[in-house]
Amino acid sequence: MLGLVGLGLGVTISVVDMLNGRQLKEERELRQRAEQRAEEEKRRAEEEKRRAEEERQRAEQERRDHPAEPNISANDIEEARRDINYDPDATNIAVAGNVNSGKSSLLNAIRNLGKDDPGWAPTGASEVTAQQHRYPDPVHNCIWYDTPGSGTQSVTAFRYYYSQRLFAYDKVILVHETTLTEPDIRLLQVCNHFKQPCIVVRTKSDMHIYNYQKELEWTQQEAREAFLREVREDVARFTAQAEAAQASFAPQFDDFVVSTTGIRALVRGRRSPDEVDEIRFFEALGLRGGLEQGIAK
Ligand SMILES: Nc1nc2c(ncn2[C@@H]2O[C@H](COP(=O)(O)OP(=O)(O)O)[C@@H](O)[C@H]2O)c(=O)[nH]1
Ligand SMILES: [Mg+2]
Repeated sequence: MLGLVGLGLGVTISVVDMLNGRQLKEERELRQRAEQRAEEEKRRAEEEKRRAEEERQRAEQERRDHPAEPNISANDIEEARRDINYDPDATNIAVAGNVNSGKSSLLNAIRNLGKDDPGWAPTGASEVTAQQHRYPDPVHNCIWYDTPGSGTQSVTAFRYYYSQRLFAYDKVILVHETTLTEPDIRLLQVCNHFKQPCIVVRTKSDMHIYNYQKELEWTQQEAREAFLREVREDVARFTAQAEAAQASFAPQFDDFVVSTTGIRALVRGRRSPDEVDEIRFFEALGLRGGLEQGIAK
């Protein structure tokens, strides 16, 4: 009897233990689930915070790039013009674009200067313009300002526009070599925003045509046609993309295709087989003196 009681007690104890054990397990599971939920909640909150911060930065960037009210005063322009030694009797043109795109070479060609001539703008990979250089061009009644490449600076196009004080110039030319890069596009947008005339020029056409000729074993004519077709397609694609993205700025620009050989020939009164858009480029810049001189013969 005692044994049975004992057994009964033992069973009772072990049932209680079992119930307690189950309860403990359930409690543990509940706790774990609660911890997991808290962990997830924390992760979600952090993710939300990160996203909000990204959005804030993006909005700030947007505001900087496209300010509602451009705060460039007449005084800013006057001061900047004094600093750059702006010539009111000439056309003052800033030359922007990535390093190595051919800015300095273009200025030498337009001014018909050789390496040993005074005023020659240093060119080549090691010749990175760290500061602005001013090159008077009496033949075309222009002052050229070779600027450090926008692509090398870790600044937004808007800051670049401000830091280079592009608003001080009569015109900006944007030099590029292949398809427009992100900094190029941003600069175009900023110029457009400030209604600053910006002329886009694609240099080194002779080199690209020559490369096509060599690589694909084409004639000069075939290579030239293929290159020009690709350039036109590139501009059309770029415009279509901007329109599809409903960008506030649908770029309307001519991408003048030139080479230094084409330009040099023109300013020397000759026509080059490399010539593409050099004459139209000169017209867009208003370089009539040089143009008349160039195409007269
Ligand atoms: N074939 C060819 N080479 C060019 C032309 N323009 C520039 N280059 C070369 O491209 C390199 C970079 O040119 P540079 O004027 O120094 O570029 P920048 O950094 O924009 O001033 C140099 O080696 C130039 O000789 C061009 O129209 N045709
Ligand atoms: Mg240069």
